Amino acid sequence: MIAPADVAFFQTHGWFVTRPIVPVTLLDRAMAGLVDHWAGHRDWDLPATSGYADWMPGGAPGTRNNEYLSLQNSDVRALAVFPPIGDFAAALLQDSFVRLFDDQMVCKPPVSSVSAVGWHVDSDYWATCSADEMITAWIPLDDCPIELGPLVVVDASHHGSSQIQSRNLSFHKQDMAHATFAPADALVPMALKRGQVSFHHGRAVHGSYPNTGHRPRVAFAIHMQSSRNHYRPALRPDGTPIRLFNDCLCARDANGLPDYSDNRVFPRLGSGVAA
Ligand SMILES: O=C(O)CCC(=O)C(=O)O
Ligand SMILES: [Fe+2]
Repeated sequence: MIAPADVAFFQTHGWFVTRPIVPVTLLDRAMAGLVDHWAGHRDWDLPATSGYADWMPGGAPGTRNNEYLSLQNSDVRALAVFPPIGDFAAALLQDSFVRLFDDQMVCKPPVSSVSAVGWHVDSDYWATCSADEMITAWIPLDDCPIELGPLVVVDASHHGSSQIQSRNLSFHKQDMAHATFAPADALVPMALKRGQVSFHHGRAVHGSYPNTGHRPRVAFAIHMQSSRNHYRPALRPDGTPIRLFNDCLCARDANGLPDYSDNRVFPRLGSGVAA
């Protein structure tokens, strides 16, 4: 399904775009799931009502973010576990399989000047992960031309992003001008057609510009961990322990530490794996 040249491309550039691989029915179903979620419907409840992003009607204008929907909504889950996505991710990481780690549905309302997603590195949010090999699939639910504010990845930035002062980067910043770490020709917009998927390496710098178009831009990001990833304790600069929301979702291992291989929360993704 994936050629060695594609894997080499990903290793060099830190991103990869597929041909259309996701059926329209699955994309529509995920959109319906999001609308149901905003209407208050839950197929499954999370063990806490805070500690993760969960935009609801009446929330802040601009970028809307709903995390862990695959653990709350069966229609969104169907997209998260669509086997070719996990297969591509494992192939790009040269791994035998990947597991889910987190997911987020990111919606930008039409013509919204405050709908950027600031430059960031996904792995900077996952200090408790032992592996550098994390990968994200980014899937717009509809055609996503440039005016809708598609994901923009800084080419080859996964090689050097640990040199960037990560405290200057944040998903929540609206100021996109400060891409001082990247020449303009290194910014690669993922303007995709419906059904296409883009992948980016967990250490790739990326963000997205505001939606200047006249319809919402809705995209689902599936964050996946390498089969070798496990929990490792991590501290903030002030010495306090870092706790991800994931850590309160999953089981504990024999040492009492969060078990990032808990199939209930972090299922294996790809073909040949029960959803
Ligand atoms: O949808 C976006 O603009 C941002 C998504 C993102 O940060 C990601 O896919 O890791
Ligand atoms: Fe991201």
